[in-house]
Amino acid sequence: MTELNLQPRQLIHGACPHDCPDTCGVITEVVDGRAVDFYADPEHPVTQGWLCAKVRPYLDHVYHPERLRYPMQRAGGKGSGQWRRISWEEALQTIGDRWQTIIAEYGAEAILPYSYSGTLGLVQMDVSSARFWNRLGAGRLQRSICGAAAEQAVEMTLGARLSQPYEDVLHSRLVIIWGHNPISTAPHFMPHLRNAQRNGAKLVVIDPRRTRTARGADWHLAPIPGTDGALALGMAHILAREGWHDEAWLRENTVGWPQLRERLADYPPERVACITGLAQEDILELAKLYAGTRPALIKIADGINRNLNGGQSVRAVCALPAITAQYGLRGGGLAYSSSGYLQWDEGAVGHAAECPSPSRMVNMNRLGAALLGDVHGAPIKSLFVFGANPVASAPNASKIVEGLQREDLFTVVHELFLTDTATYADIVLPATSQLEQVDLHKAYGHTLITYNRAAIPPLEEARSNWDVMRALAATMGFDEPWLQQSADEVIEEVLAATAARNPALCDVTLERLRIENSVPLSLPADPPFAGGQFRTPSGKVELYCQALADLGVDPLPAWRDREDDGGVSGAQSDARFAPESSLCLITGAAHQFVSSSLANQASLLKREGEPFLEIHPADATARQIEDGDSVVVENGRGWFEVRAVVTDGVRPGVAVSPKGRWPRRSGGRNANWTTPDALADMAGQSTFHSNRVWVRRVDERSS
Ligand SMILES: Nc1nc2c(c(=O)[nH]1)N[C@H]1C(S)=C(S)[C@@H](COP(=O)(O)OP(=O)(O)OC[C@H]3O[C@@H](n4cnc5c(=O)[nH]c(N)nc54)[C@H](O)[C@@H]3O)O[C@H]1N2
Ligand SMILES: Nc1nc2c(c(=O)[nH]1)N[C@H]1C(S)=C(S)[C@@H](COP(=O)(O)OP(=O)(O)OC[C@H]3O[C@@H](n4cnc5c(=O)[nH]c(N)nc54)[C@H](O)[C@@H]3O)O[C@H]1N2
Ligand code: SF4
Ligand SMILES: [Mo]
Repeated sequence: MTELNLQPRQLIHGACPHDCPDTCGVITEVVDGRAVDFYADPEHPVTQGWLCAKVRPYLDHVYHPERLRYPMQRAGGKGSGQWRRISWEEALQTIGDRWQTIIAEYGAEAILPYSYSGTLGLVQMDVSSARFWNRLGAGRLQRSICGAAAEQAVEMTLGARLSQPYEDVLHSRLVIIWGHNPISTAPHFMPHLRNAQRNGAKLVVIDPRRTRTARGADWHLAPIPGTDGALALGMAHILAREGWHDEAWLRENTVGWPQLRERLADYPPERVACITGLAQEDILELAKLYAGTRPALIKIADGINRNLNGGQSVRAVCALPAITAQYGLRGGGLAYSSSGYLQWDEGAVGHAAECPSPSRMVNMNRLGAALLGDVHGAPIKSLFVFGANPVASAPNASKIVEGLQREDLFTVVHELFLTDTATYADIVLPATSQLEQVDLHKAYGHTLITYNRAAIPPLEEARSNWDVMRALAATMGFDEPWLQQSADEVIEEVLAATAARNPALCDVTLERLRIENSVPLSLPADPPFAGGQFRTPSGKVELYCQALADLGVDPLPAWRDREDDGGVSGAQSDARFAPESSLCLITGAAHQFVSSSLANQASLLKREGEPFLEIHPADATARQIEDGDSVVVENGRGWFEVRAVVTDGVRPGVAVSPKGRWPRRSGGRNANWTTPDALADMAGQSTFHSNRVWVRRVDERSS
């Protein structure tokens, strides 16, 4: 018997909230308040009708049996896993009372909100991490875990983060993808890249690992991690030596070429070959190819910036298109991020001018140390985590866990799932998924603004970030109207304030977004930096950058040998940690997860397989490790256990284990038990890839 379906079927448009440059347009099919199908918006110009494999099964995420459904309070020791259900009223009252006590004794700076990229929306990320916390006068978080050094390097050199549309790669004759793995991390760039390759463009990938992206390249170069700055300066040395640079363009459009040129004397190919572990002939060949093939596009993301010398490495790479006069050329120049076309009006986002003066800043990469007392000012007495999973995703996790176990720390975690971070909370609050909340999304890979409607009602008692901020504001007795706006009112306010000073947004209104779902910014059709328009103080490419000098940073691109010590400096006598037997561990993106988000989803876990460590056959043999062995990866900071994959897809001396694993699904730890919480050369950047480790078989007794 066929059933006649008379239920109204609704199609609700939205945006993928994940930390991914593509920010896809999505459609949810809803019947009777339940989402029954989820797919790509066929009309979204970037999404083009398909979603990545991670997000296709999104309804499994939304209706995951382990979704948190109501607030809970700890009913045993910290991390004991014992909880009792409480009401939202009780949760809010408990938080409010505890905070009042903390504020009376230590001031509001003792309360630290920690949030990052669980969602990238204007309302649920930007506004929710600013307004209420500014009003409270809470400690501020330096948001430097991802790309802070690269952002500063690009902004200081070029004035803004501007990037061409993905499809412009069709004009490139050569594409150098440098420390970036777009097959996994920017999938909608790939069809355009493949079209360019079919048109004859050459593809070079520079990555210590033979990534999925590298496998499709004409040429894969695998330098030693953290040596990209030297490689770029070595290329520049050759360009200048051979006269392959454009002196006239440099004179007209840059500051500091004479000084940089002088410095390039320090980077002859012989020396650069030693530093990078690449053959001299390869470095010469790369420089020749780059000089001789126009337009050439260098595409970077944040891989090379998560190193101790990451900021300067990005500065050095940014110099190459200037030396060859390729900024402003369609199909040439640098592709990093499109974020600079639209920055939300800070005043409207945070209302800081109507709040107490800004309180102290805590670098998110130093969370563990900060919880253990390494902070200026008051100790951290309360931590409020939302849209982030620091135990899984922040560096030096064992310190974070130690900090979270402090009896006198009051921790609240607002989450969709009981993550490893939530496990240590005093109070856990249930969060809505993207299908249950309203938001507005800009992107860092393109220039479309996409509106996200709530497709279904919140699951049980889940609340959105912004709804929690509004409730916390009421609990704390704050009655400013901008702490009580609806999500749509927030969007309208921020759009209007931003449009008043950014003409690219002049035609974008909430009304229009509601009709068209996504709207492009009004931008000139020219490539970024066309006509030599750079938004630096000098109006030119700042090869020499006074603003950096003022910050105490080397004003010229440089390569400095800054190595991690594996956290063993105090333990030199320990024979396990001999420097000559260490490996450099890099922990980039997993193909099937977004950081630790989605890494609890059965179908994706199955595709990604067990946690693994790629290790070169020579390094494996030296340690009597065979493919499939369980191995311990350790250093002075901690250890984790994984399965060895012996492969020549990593260079000798380098090991790879992708980020994102949930510790409690992987034997209690993940790669971040070893990663350093040292800061890079710029902007307080994380240094995940400057990570010295030692690897041994599990069954081998440590001496
Ligand atoms: N599938 C998936 N997509 C994601 C994410 C994810 O976790 N999974 N994360 C999202 C986020 S938060 C971000 S910031 C972006 C990141 O996007 P990407 O930067 O593209 O991703 P990563 O894998 O972090 O780093 C890129 C590459 O840098 C390489 N690398 C590491 N150290 C060095 C080095 O010293 N030199 C060179 N040349 N290469 C190096 C790594 O091997 C890696 O292949 O992706 C986003 N998209
Ligand atoms: N070893 C290593 N570690 C890394 C990196 C690396 O390269 N190597 N890369 C780093 C990078 S680039 C980044 S950006 C960081 C990312 O680190 P995080 O920002 O901490 O990202 P996730 O680990 O994905 O955790 C996001 C959490 O937010 C939750 N969430 C999602 N939506 C919402 C919401 O609307 N409300 C609330 N309250 N919660 C929500 C999700 O369930 C998830 O648990 O990881 C870093 N970690
Ligand atoms: S993670 Fe990226 S590619 Fe996948 S659906 Fe979201 S925005 Fe699109
Ligand atoms: Mo990131």
